[in-house]
Amino acid sequence: MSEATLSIPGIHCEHCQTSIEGALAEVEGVRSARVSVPDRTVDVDYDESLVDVDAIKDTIIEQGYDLPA
Ligand SMILES: [Cu+2]
Repeated sequence: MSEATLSIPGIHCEHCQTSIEGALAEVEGVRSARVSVPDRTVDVDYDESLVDVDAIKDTIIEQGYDLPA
């Protein structure tokens, strides 16, 4: 199991939290995703044999958020 913390500057409210956590919950291999609205971050636990960070980032981008390079 791997863990990643990603910075998502566009997070600003509980709606963002719900959409990001919900989208990541649908991704095979993602075990848990926890958004912190005050920190504008998401902590993701995932199985690296099923999914990688790039796929996790793509899922967040598909929800309409930009990620810092
Ligand atoms: Cu929001």
